[in-house]
Amino acid sequence: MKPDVKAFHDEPTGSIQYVVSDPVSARCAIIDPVLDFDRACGRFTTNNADAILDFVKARGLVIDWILDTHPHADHMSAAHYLHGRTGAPTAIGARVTQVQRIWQERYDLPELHTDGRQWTRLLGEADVLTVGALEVSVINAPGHTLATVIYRVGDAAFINDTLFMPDSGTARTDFPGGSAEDLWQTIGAIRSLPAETRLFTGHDYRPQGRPLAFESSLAEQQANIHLAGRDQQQFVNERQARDRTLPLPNLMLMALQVNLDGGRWPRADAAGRRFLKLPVEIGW
Ligand SMILES: N[C@@H](CCC(=O)N[C@@H](CS)C(=O)NCC(=O)O)C(=O)O
Ligand SMILES: [Fe+2]
Repeated sequence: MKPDVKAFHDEPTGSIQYVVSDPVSARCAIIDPVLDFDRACGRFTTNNADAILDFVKARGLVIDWILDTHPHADHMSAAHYLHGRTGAPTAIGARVTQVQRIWQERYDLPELHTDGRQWTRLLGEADVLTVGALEVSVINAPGHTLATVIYRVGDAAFINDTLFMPDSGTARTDFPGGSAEDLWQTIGAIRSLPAETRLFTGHDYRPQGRPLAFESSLAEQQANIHLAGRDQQQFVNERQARDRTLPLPNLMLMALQVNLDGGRWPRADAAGRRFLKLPVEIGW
């Protein structure tokens, strides 16, 4: 089975969003759609999601699923917006409830439901969804976040923030619930996929300004700059050392509040005002 895969790139966050479709039935799933957020003026817009809807309409596709691979830390998810526009069901890895509990505690978010009710369906290892004649199977893929899942659709695997392109390495593992050891295990699971698998990554930061790239093969990933020649211990040591140098993603403190609520922007108060919380620290 060779599904059609169309990628949409969000330049400000380096995110790749996908429409994966069954060429026979013209049914599709949307993976990791981005909701635009202008941090400086606190404004949500829907340019990315609307571009995806335009594409879906132009191709005459029916959306069967709106899927997130993990609770993103660097951008807002457009899953809820697209659900509202299309009625299509949403899904994410079931372990998102553990991430909800971690951040509810850290941010003091008593109103956040931590049972995953924000999505139509919560997915676990080996669950299978259907998109026309295609089967979407779920692989638990912790490491970058503990709730990360990989979606396999025919010969395509949406590996999101596990491996980036070979010249960009691997995803960070320093967010709460992340683990370099888990990421190594997940990379092992990716390495055991069939050799012909098309790997679609979740970000491309275009090192040295090279053209956008998002698809790789297992053979190409042997040269991944964080993996080549490393054993588990070397990988874990290097990953953790690099993680200690990385600043928080620009949108992280705001994105998690939206994404752990299924991509809902903050509710309006009686006066129609909406707020996100900004945790601060005092440091000298
Ligand atoms: N500069 C970006 C960094 C985003 C970031 O940390 N991305 C995560 C994935 S959500 C990652 O794994 N980055 C790997 C790296 O920067 O080495 C931003 O502020 O949004
Ligand atoms: Fe991520």
